[in-house]
Amino acid sequence: MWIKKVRGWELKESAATPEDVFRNRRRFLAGAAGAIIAPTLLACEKEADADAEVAAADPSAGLYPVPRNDRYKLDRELTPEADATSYNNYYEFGTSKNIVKAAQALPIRPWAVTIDGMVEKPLTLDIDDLLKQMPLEERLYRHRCVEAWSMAVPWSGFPLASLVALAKPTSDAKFLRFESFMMPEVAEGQSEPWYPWPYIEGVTLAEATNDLAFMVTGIYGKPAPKQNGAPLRLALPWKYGFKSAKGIQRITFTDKQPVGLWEAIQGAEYGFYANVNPAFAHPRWSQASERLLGSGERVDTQIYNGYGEFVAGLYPDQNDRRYFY
Ligand SMILES: Nc1nc2c(c(=O)[nH]1)N[C@H]1C(S)=C(S)[C@@H](COP(=O)(O)O)O[C@H]1N2
Ligand SMILES: [Mo]
Repeated sequence: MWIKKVRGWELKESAATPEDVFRNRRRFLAGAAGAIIAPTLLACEKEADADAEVAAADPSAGLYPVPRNDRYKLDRELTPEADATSYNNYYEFGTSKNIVKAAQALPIRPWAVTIDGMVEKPLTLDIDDLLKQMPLEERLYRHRCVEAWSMAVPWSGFPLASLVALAKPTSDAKFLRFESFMMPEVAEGQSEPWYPWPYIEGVTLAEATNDLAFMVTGIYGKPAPKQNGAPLRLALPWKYGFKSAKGIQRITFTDKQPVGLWEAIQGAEYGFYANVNPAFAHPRWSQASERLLGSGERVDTQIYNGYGEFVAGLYPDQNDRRYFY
């Protein structure tokens, strides 16, 4: 993400690294490493080791794949898995798109999720207990980053409305505040004093109970990898991508509108609602079109990222900029 005053700490790598350049670099590195290891291990042993490693690291692996909910249709091809899982925004692990390796340091088990604030009874649950209680399904969603790239991916997870029902908010609650992990010892970016860590995001209660609001635990029929926000992230496909917080540990019901990390840094560019709208340019670039991860093709951006039939009723005026940045 670019913010208005370009400071020294933003210059490391452009936010707009073309993913093909970046992927070719990764392929080259992977090939080089493979050539060194290959003679010492049979291919099948390597695969078995990898599977055992995944299962040990992620006890939810056996839950996937989950049934697809066909209500959510795409108007484009799915983004290749290799692109969606290697070109990421995750500032806790650095400001480039190339954070896969750094993100592997995040310990995702045990992982406690706290639900507190204006609820009948605050609770803290282990992620695997939460997964057992929630109705898991797969949805094909578009994702539109505020930087004007986009992807289309099969998320697995559960409706945010199911978590709201579990939480039983009191009648005072008007917003949900999502707080991501704070572990500067493993996440190098969190030692960066310029960002007000931890990552915070928020939605209204009406947005949280909209059918589209989804808590993600998996992608491409498997547990989500760490770089995509494991073990728990949001998918709010009608909003710019920064609203979909990753690595969530705490969900607080409140009567105060939460201030997100990006809003705290540059509120004039990254607002609370951040609904996608091609008619409202970002102060420094157009939002009229987007670049598809994978093919690199440019397509027109749609209001509410194409999800108006679900969410337009939440916002009184589609000409009011307040809802669209
Ligand atoms: N905790 C956390 N969540 C985050 C971010 C981040 O830096 N930290 N980046 C956001 C942005 S700008 C986008 S576009 C998406 C990217 O998700 P992806 O890497 O799975 O594509 O994550 C969002 N969630
Ligand atoms: Mo983004």
